[in-house]
Amino acid sequence: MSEDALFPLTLIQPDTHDAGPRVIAPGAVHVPGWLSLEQQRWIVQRFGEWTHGPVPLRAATLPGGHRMSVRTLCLGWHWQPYRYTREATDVNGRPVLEFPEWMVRLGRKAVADAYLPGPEGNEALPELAGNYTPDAALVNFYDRGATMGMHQDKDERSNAPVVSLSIGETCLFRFGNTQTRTKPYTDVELRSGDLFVFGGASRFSYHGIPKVLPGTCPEGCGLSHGRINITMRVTGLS
Ligand code: MD3
Ligand code: FE
Repeated sequence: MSEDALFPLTLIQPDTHDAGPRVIAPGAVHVPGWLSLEQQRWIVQRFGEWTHGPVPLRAATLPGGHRMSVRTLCLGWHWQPYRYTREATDVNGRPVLEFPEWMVRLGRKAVADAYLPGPEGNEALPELAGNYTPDAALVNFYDRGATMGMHQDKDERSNAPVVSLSIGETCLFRFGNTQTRTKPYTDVELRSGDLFVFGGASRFSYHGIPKVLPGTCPEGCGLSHGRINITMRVTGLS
């Protein structure tokens, strides 16, 4: 049966969040609903623990003096604009929390689940999955009104994929190109539990979060409001 017959007049669209992995661009794979609600709640509990320090959640100040609206905490390596350090020298000088072993395993599973089905454009990537060893995570918290401007992640000395997990309110994620921070780009809704992996030709693409949709936390995700995004990275540092 054709799509048209199933979705007459396109008044009813198939919800892309009900399907499996979706390749947005070569190396960029969106896996809706990857984390169960139980896993989401468990991660939110860990998040609560991480906020107790030694380094608090903080809004980073960019070199021009602009303070980000997103607040961030780090695991493994501390990120500050625009480098990684072992101590939070731009916050309170304390050492960063260690990168948890469970997150290495989760990152490996994420890369495998996104790439191993072999979606087009990912032919060279499957051998990555088993060896993927992230050593830094940025944990972003989007409170009411927080956004993230279009940027590239290029402080890492590695082209290994970035693994992104979303929990809490739905956001609009803007995935751009590697050349400019402007069009062309693709807008994708990221919901609680979604996985996104950015590797290969997409690793150095511009991207941002133009908005978070208030009041969209699903029941049982562990958050009453706001959005958590975890991005795992391989820094290539020692
Ligand atoms: C594409 N975080 O922490 S996750 C970031 O939702 C960041 O908090 C956003 O951008 C957030 O740097 C977006 C999606 C994402 C993360 C890293 C990428 C997309 C990426 C790295 C390369 C290409
Ligand atoms: Fe980023």
